[in-house]
Amino acid sequence: MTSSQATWWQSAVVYQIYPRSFCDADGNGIGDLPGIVSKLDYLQRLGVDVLWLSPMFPSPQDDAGYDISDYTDVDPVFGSLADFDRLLAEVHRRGMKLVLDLVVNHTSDEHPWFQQSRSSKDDPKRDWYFWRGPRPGMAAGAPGAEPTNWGSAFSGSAWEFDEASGEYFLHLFSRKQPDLNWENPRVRSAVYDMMRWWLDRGVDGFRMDVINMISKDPRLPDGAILSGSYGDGSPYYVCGPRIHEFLQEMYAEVFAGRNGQLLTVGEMPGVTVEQARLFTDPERHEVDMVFQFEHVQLDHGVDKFHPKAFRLTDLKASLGRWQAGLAEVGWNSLYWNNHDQPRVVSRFGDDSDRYRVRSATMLATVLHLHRGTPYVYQGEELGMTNAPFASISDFRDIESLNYYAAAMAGEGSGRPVPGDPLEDRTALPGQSGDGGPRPDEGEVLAALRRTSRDNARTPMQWTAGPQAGFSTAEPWIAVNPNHRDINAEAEIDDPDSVFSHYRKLIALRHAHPIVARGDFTMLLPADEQVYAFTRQLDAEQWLVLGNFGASEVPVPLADASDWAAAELVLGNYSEPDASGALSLRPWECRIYRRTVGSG
Ligand code: TEU
Repeated sequence: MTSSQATWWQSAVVYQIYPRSFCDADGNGIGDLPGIVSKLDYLQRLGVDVLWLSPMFPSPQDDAGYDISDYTDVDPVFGSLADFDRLLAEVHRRGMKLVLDLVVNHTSDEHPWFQQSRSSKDDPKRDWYFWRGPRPGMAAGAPGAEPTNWGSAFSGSAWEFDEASGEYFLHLFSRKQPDLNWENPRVRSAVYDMMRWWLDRGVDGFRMDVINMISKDPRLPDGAILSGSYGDGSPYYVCGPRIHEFLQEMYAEVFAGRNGQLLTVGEMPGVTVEQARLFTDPERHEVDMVFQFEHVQLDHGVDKFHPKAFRLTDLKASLGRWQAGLAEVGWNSLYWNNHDQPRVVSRFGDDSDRYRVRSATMLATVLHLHRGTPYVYQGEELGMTNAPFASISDFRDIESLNYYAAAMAGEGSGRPVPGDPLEDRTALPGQSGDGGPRPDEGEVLAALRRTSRDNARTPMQWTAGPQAGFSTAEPWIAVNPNHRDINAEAEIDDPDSVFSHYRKLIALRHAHPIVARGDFTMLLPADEQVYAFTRQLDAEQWLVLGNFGASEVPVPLADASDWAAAELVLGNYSEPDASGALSLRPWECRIYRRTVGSG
């Protein structure tokens, strides 16, 4: 996109709220909408422009609200539609926007659409979901008779047998999340109706859950078996044959001709840069930006529960390629964290007392100075860390609980997230189905502690007091004991806190067009410790540096001495560097500015 086509979200920062874990106003241990209203001043002070709410719709909560049983209401556990309207009005009154989570690859199995669909083979809604008979020549319900060999994201087969009709339905995620059949135009128009209903109510857009999985090859062929007993169906449902057509139709039906500043972001596991360019090319009218997964899978081994060492050079190569790929056409979203990812300071930084603040602020600086729209996940702005889960009873997430059960039974985890490097798959600890070593509970728990989605879902740490000020009751998942040191109350007035640093980064984006729109050039691609890049807009040039380590390190740039004399825009050490040379102290970041001859 050229600078003349700049749109409002290029200089915006989005803040993700996970309602269950944000703030509990009614004292039942679960966060709610009135709780969010009570914290809007805090968010305004941080300076974010847009709030994205994870699902707050009626749901059996099998996958924490990503299994929706009614698209046009609020789950009583979070409040009411009246509470929602008040939240929206209060958000707008503060000059912010509110974006909802659109989960339409699947519904809950308790949604009336599915209840009707499963009621009989002749029901008019039967074809709203993917129903198939058993594998030819096999008895329905017999082991291995599933229509295809696909595994589900949450362990086990992607097919659930329905005794009553003798057929199976497809669920890429939990068995309580049947996949909608987007081939059926009635399904599509029901979804567009619902989206218009929320926009008419005043919401400012949608984050679209696994939206690149809505178009499936209707033949649903078996996938290659790369490990364990399940095939990889992703070639047949990731960016499937009609995905661009569906998104263009959605745009035309829902967004075209609406006044106002709306935001659409598609969550797209397994999306490539080339595809992302098509999805986000403004001329094509699909979505404004996508969440890609490459950089959050670099430390995955054969799957997310079998980690491998993180290499800074891999991160630079990946993010650098995305920056280059969407430089002329399209737009990036930028994120380290969301409700599915472990906490970034524990993952790519150092969450020890000594370096937590430094590394969290360095990571924030590097991310926010890339070209794209940054997303902050609740608590990230405080430098919240992973949680000290001790036993399986401390976990709540279906993915973690199912993985634990499968691993302890000696089975694999089912379908890994598209993009995970399955080819590397060798013998896995915790997978003894083929007579290998017995699963070791300690190892399985260690993997969960490192990667579980629950790390992101512990309650927001507001104060050092009981339940971190999140609730007056015992929360649905335990608060992190480190809330005594890490909490909003302690950080908001501390100029050196992680919170204050995020505030400065957000203000920087609002004040300087170069942050949103400047060209990006990656430097030092082979350096394993220094992250370095420049941004340039007309004659203005910025240098961004981050030290991904606890040792002091020189920055080996040819024009280092020139930069060392340039204006320091922002850093994370208050004491100036006396050396005069361009070197970085432990986990230090710096942003420099200079003027260069343009043209
Ligand atoms: O996630 C999509 C996805 O493929 C992964 O991020 C996955 O859920 C998981 O983290 C694999 O390790 C979206 C939502 O963000 C997630 O919370 C939902 O569980 C999922 O879709 C199903 O709706």
